Formats: sequence, C-alpha cells, structure tokens
Amino acid sequence: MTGLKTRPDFDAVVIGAGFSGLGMLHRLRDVMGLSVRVYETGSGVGGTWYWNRYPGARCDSESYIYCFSFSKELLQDWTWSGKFPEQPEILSYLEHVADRFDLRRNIQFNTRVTSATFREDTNRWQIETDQGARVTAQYLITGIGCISTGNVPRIEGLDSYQGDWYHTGAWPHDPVDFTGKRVAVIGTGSSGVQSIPVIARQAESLTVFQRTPQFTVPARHRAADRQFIEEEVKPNYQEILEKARWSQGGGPHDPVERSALDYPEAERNQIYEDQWALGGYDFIARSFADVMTDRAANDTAADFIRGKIREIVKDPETCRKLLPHDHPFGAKRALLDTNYYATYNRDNVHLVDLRSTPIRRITPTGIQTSERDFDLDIIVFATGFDAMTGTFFKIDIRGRNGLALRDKWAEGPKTYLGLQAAGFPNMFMITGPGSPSVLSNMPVSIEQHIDFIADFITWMRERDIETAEADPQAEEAWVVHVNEVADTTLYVLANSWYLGANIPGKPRVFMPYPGGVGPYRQKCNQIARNGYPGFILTRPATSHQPVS
Ligand code: NA7
Repeated sequence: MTGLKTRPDFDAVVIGAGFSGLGMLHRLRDVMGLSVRVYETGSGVGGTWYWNRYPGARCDSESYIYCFSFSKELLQDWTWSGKFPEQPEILSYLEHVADRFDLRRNIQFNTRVTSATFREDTNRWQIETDQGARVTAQYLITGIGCISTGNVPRIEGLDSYQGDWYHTGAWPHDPVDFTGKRVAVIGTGSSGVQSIPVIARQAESLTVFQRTPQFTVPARHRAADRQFIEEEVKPNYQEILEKARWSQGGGPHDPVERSALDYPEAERNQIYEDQWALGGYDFIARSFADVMTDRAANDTAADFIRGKIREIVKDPETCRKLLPHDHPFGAKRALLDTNYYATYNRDNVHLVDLRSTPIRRITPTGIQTSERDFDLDIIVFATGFDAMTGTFFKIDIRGRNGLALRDKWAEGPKTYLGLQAAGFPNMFMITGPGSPSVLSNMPVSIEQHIDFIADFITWMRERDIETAEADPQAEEAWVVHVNEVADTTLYVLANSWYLGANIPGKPRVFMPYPGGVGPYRQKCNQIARNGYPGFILTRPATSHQPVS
C-alpha cells in the first residue's frame, strides 16, 4: 500500500560531484526543472580529479575529447593546453563548469552519504549523511566513480612506520616535496607508471616495488596542436563527438581493418614502430584490428614492446624484471607513460621484484622484503582501487525488503545495462558495473548515461509512472551477456582490477561491459524507443503493480 505522501525533499539526490554528478545536476535542474541535491565528500568538485593529485597525474584520453558536450559554447570557449589533459587542468575545467553553470549552489560539499534506503511505504529514497542530514528523494542517482575507493594493502607494520606515506588516490592538496628523500613507490599500474618518472627526478633515491610488470606505451605528451584544435576540431566539434559516441572506445577515429597476422614481421614491426613514435592509444587503435581480440596478433604487439624495453633499459637484470610475461598486452589496462622505462637507467632508481622477494612487513624505518631492509622517508602506495563496487559498498544502500546492495552483489555486481539493479527502484547508476565505463573514454560514457537516465525520468513523469526498476530476468540476461562478451576477449586472461583480482577475497567477475560504447548505446536507444522493456514500472497508488 502507498502511504500518505508529502512531496519529497528533492526530486533527485545525486551522489558525487565529478563529471557524472555535475553533468547530471545540470541536466536535471536546468533542462528538466527538477529539484536536486548533490552530496560530495570532497571540499570541491572534480571527483577523480579532486582526489588524484599525485605527481604526473594525467588522463590517457586526448584532451579535446575529454569534455562535456552538452554546451556548444563551452566546447568552443575551453582550450586545453596539452595533448593529454593533466590533473590540475582537468580540475580547473570542472571548476569552470561548476561556476559557469552555477552548479555549486545545489551541491553540499564535505558530506558523505552514509546510507540510502528505499521506503516502500512512500516509494521514495531516504538518504542520510555523515553531517546528520536525512532527506527524501524520488530518484537516487550515483555518480560515485568507478575507481574511487583506494586500496591500501594490509601490510603488517604500516601502523608502526614513522615516515610519511600516501595513496595516489588520496593525495594531499599541498604538493609533497621529495627533495633529498628516500622514496618507495609500491605498484606499477597507471598511477605508478605516471608518478615514478616525476618522483625520480626529485628524490634522492627511488625504490620501485613491482608485483607485476605491465606493458606501457609512450604517451608522447606535448603541447596541444593549436592549429589542429582551431581549424579541425572546433569547427567540427559536434561531428567529432558524435563519431566518438558510436565508436568502440569513445574516441573519434576510424577503426583500422588490417590484421597483424597478415603482415610479414618486418613490415608489421614498422607499423608498430610508427605508432610507437606517434604515441598514445593509437598504438592499439591504429596498428591492427585484432591486437585486442586475437592472442596471436596480441603476441606480436607484446613482443614489440618487450623489444622496446630491451632497447631502452640498460641494466640487464632490471630489464629482465620489467618484461611483462604473464598476461596479454592490454588485458590489464594498457598504460601510457612519459619516460617510464628510461627512468630505470637513472642511478637513483632501483627496482624490486616482489614475486621473487616479497614484502615481509613495514618497519618503523621502511620496508623489509624477504631479502633485505630498505630505509625510507616516504612510501607511496600506487596500489590501485577497489574498483567498480568498492564505493557502492561504503554506502549502506538498501532496496526493497531491506535488501542491502552489498548482499545482493556478494558474488559480484549484477545490473541491467549497468544502470539499475533489480530490487532498487528509481536508483540509477552512472557508469555502473555492467556498462562500458572504464573501458572507454569516460565523459562519452558518462554523458550517454546522463542522457538515458534523464530521458527515462522524463518519459516516466509524462506517464505518471512513479518507479522504474530492473526486471530480475532482464538483469540476469544482461549479466550473462556481459560475461559471454568478456569471454571472447583477452581481458579475462589477466589478474586485473576489471575482474576484482587485485582485492583479496573479492569475487572474480568481469565488471565492465566490453561490447563497446557504440553497440551499447544502440542497445540502450532501442530499449528507450521500445518503451523501456526490462524495467518494471509502477504508477502511484498501485504500489509495485507493473504498468501494462
Ligand atoms: P592499478 O592499475 O590497479 O595498479 C595497482 C598496482 O599496484 C599494480 O601494479 C598492482 O600489482 C600493485 N599492487 C596492488 N596491491 C599490491 C600489493 N598488495 N603489493 C604490491 N603491489 C600491489 O591502479 P592505478 O592507480 O595505477 O590505476 C587505476 C586506474 O586509474 C587505471 O587503470 C586508470 O583507469 C586510472 P598487480 O598488477 O595487481 O600485481
């Protein structure tokens, strides 16, 4: 039965003020005229780019496609300074967006949402924060990021350590001065590979503790090509971004057709060589069509990169340790770097292979491995994130019958389209697990979800539909589909955070949707056109009675 209702405090509560939360707020408030409250843990906007202030932090998408597209004026007015956008500039961009569209007045900063409960008597969400607020909303929308809960490994003795330590994803706002310091970096994923060359230039000594050697390709970062931006991008911005929306990964480039296996070795290596010289993800996207889908083709790229490591790294023992050997290229997220391998030629940089000499404990003065003690002033944990689900689990989210999301997802996340979870009516996830999200240029995926959610809510309101909720059967079918597609890729051949393999005890389930942003958009559009099959819809007063 439907309880006596007053208006909810807000039409929508949005959690997070990064790209997702800002874009969603603008759409709901300024286009749809809804009342919205955004809660944000940080003291400012920016999300990922608010927290990840480590040295060298930079996005691997090219800057001109790493942006909102909802405002033509914004697209024309903003000009990025570099080929790849660096953290301070992305943060400035998001601050500019917040100011330009007057978004801050609906954002409550320094506030963590602690719980969100779906009240079946009113069909509303009740949201509580660590600031003591308790508000109600018809729609709950999460913009909490996919890689936003840091993983600091539980290494014995960390509490006793007397030096300073930091996680890359919770970096201090004041820059850390490494001058004259003995520094350790643990972890060689994206954050490690970006920060290591920068820290090495400052520190007295840098010891890198590596568990798994990874493949990285030079970014060839440089100043943005102003002529290209002014003459080719800005006059054609909408077309460029439209092309990105229908692509595999959210970039505007034409896919290549050729197979790596159709070329003689010398010719193939010349193609790799050319792309290596140009830098960036074009090494994957522009070399051959099958590098990410065919193991034999992938091996040719992997061998090429291993050859480059041998060319660059002078010390044979260090070089041997750096050679990736246990996963296909790109199966762990392919990395872009600036002088990463060359950094190991510096006299002040040393590499420890944790597979042969694991960390035993952290001592008051540093790190002890099975081989020796390292005296350290600063330890940097570049050890990644409890990705895709970790941040959901920090909030006590409860749907129908008091079901906790963390219980529902105990064996791995289950969603319909990565947008909704069965049993959690009117809760929408921006780039939730089961959507392309982290396998794409994020703003393209984020804006697609914002469009879908906004259009869906508009459609519901026009028809006096009070709740929408994923149908359990549609959800199950989507989970099966995501897994089937994942099983055809090389991604499942690595112990990556895509699979939850980096967090001890986390279920191994491939979490993002690897079918590509274009095909995914097509599926979503078709669902919208057909009146949202796969969602259970209810009208007021018929509480949970499906709309026929
Ligand atoms: P990643 O890519 O998850 O990398 C984390 C790194 O830390 C990786 O090399 C891990 O080794 C290593 N790691 C994790 N736990 C440990 C422990 N306990 N001991 C030693 N080493 C460890 O995180 P990033 O922050 O670099 O990047 C995350 C994403 O942000 C990135 O992909 C982009 O999308 C942006 P492993 O490979 O697991 O053996």
